[in-house]
Formats: sequence, structure tokens, C-alpha cells
Amino acid sequence: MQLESLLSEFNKELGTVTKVADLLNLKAKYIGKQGPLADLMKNIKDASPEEKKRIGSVANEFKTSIEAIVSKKMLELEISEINASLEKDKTDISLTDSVLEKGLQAGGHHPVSIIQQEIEDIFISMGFEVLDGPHIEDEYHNFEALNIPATHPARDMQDTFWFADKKHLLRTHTSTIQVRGMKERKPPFRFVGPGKVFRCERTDASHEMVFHQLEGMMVGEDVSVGNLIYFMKTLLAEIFKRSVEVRLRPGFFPFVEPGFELDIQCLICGGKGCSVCKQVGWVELLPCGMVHPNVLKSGGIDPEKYNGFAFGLGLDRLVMMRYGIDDIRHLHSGDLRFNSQFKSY
Ligand code: FA5
Repeated sequence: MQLESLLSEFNKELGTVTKVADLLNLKAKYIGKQGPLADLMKNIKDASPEEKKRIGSVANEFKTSIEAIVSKKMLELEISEINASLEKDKTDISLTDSVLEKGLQAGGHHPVSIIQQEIEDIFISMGFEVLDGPHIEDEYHNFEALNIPATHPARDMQDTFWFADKKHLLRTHTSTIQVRGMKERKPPFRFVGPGKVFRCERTDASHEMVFHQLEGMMVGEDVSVGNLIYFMKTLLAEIFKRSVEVRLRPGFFPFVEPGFELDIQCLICGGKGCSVCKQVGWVELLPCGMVHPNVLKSGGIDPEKYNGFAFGLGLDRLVMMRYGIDDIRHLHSGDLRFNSQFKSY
């Protein structure tokens, strides 16, 4: 019978099919509208009624057999196509450093992240928590709660990136984390809060518009300037792994009283004077002081009973001192020749 030989031809061709698309073409070739089955059905009209019945049933059987074979083969092909693509996209998560050294490039950490991680570890080892805070702030957290009155120059439009609603801004310092941190805990407590800050400033060798600070705060019943100096000295000794010359001078910040500026002798020029230290030999690194009573009140803390210290470390300048980088703008350049010099924590 003609259909029987067609079926064996179909099976022969099927053996060579390896793709889903080819299988669909083969199916169309045999039982599609232009195929032999369709031709047979077109001619059936001239046959006798018994003949019509017989041809109809054989043709139907042929069609059903082909469809069954195709759907079985389809499943096999789909599974093998999925397996092949899984094999192709496989990631070997067991790649070792030695493999990477043979030619593949490993990513590195940005020097600011390296320093930030180290400082967090130092403070965690001294019992501090690490807190986070939002980049977009309101006037209350950035200024008011920190005892910065509306007339303070820090509120000047030139320093602050304001949103169009004039109520929200990009935080100008990490001191915003003090306010949120105080509200969420009861004394005694100590925490640090690192992060990006934003100022509408002209850039130069030591100034960027986006830079990093690390805020610190300790509140308790008998916190003193002595405690503050102890923690700052410990931090600097750990970071620089050598003794650095520091000086403490009075500094004004509305949220501390008394306030200090802790400067370190410029490690780029050794104190002789350069563009980083603006020829003075000292770099302003660590403003700090005893928390102002009004700020404690904003945090829901009784200033009659508790006191504390706070500091706001400039991370980018610390990175510059540690690695001998003479222009802060390298840090944000995105230049891989610069970034790839710093590999790990
Ligand atoms: C402050 O931002 C205070 N919030 C710090 C503070 C916290 C004082 C707690 C007292 C108590 P100041 O504006 O000086 O202070 O900035 C702190 C540090 O950030 C500076 O010492 C400096 O290291 C760094 N810094 C300031 N402006 C820039 C800038 N444009 N680019 C890079 N680093 C900067």
C-alpha cells in the first residue's frame, strides 16, 4: 500500500532530524496541506462509497501514527536542546585564584570601600554598631535636629543640592545618621554610620561634590573628651600602622559643644606643603566634639542625665593619605588603571 511505504520513508527521514524546526518541516511535508496525504484526500471524491470509507480510515490511521511519532520525537529534541544550552551556559563556581591568575581578570574593591570596611571592623571590635541612612533626606534630619538654625551658612543653596519641593535634599553629611540612630535606641550606645554625602561645591585636588564620610557617636552617663581622644587615636594608629602627627584645634559645628578639628600632618608632602594640604602641611580629617544638648533632645535623650561624643571622618581624604594619592578626583575617575591597583580588603 502506498501509505505504508510513505510511512517507512518518513521513519527513515526522521532518523536524520536533530532540530525541532526540522521536525516540524518533516511533519508538514507528510501530513501538511501540500503533502501526499492531502493529495490522496483530494482524489477520494471519484471513489465508490466503500472505497471512500476504506481510504478514509487508512489515511486517518497514517495521520495519527505520524502525529504520535512527531510528538514523541519533539519531546526528545526539546530535552536535548535544553541540556545543550545548560551545558553551554554552565558557570564553574569553583574557579580558584590560580585559575584567575592564569589570565582571567578578577574584580577588585574600590579603595574607599577597602578603608570603610577596615574602619567598620575596627569599630565593631570596640563594641560599636554599624548603621545606615538614606541619601535623600529632609530638612529636619540634615539641619534642624542637628541644631543648625535656618540662618546657618551650611543651609546656603550653594552647599546643598535641594529637590524642587525645597523640603528634600541630598544629605550634606552623615550626621543625619546620628538623629535616626539616637531615636531608635536607649543609652548607653555607640555606633558608626558610613556613606556617601553630596555638596554643591567646586572640585579641586581635595574637594569633590560626592564624597564619603563615616559618622560616629557614643552616648552614655559619663562620656568625656578623654574617651573621644582615645577612640580617635586608636583608629588612626590602626589605619596608618605607624605614628602620625595629629593636632587638635577648636572647631565650630552647631551640633557639638565644644567642637574640635582633628588634623593630621599631610602624608603626601610630609608637612612641607602641597596642593592637597593647600600648602599648610596639615589635612583636616576628623571634625568631632561633645554632642550638643539640643541634639540629644532631638534624639529623645535627657541631656541632664546623658552626654556623648560624635565625629565625622572624611573617608576620601583618609584614602588619599594612606595610599599617597595627590588628587581626590582620581577616586571617581572610573579609570581602571587606577582602580585595579587596589585588590582586596
Ligand atoms: C561635617 O560634615 C560634620 N558633619 C562632621 C562632624 C560630625 C563634626 C560630628 C562634629 C561631629 P565637615 O564639613 O568639616 O564636617 O566635613 C567632614 C569631613 O569631610 C572633612 O574633614 C573632610 O575630610 C571631608 N570633606 C568635607 N568636604 C569635602 C569635599 N568637598 N570633598 C572631600 N571631602 C570633604
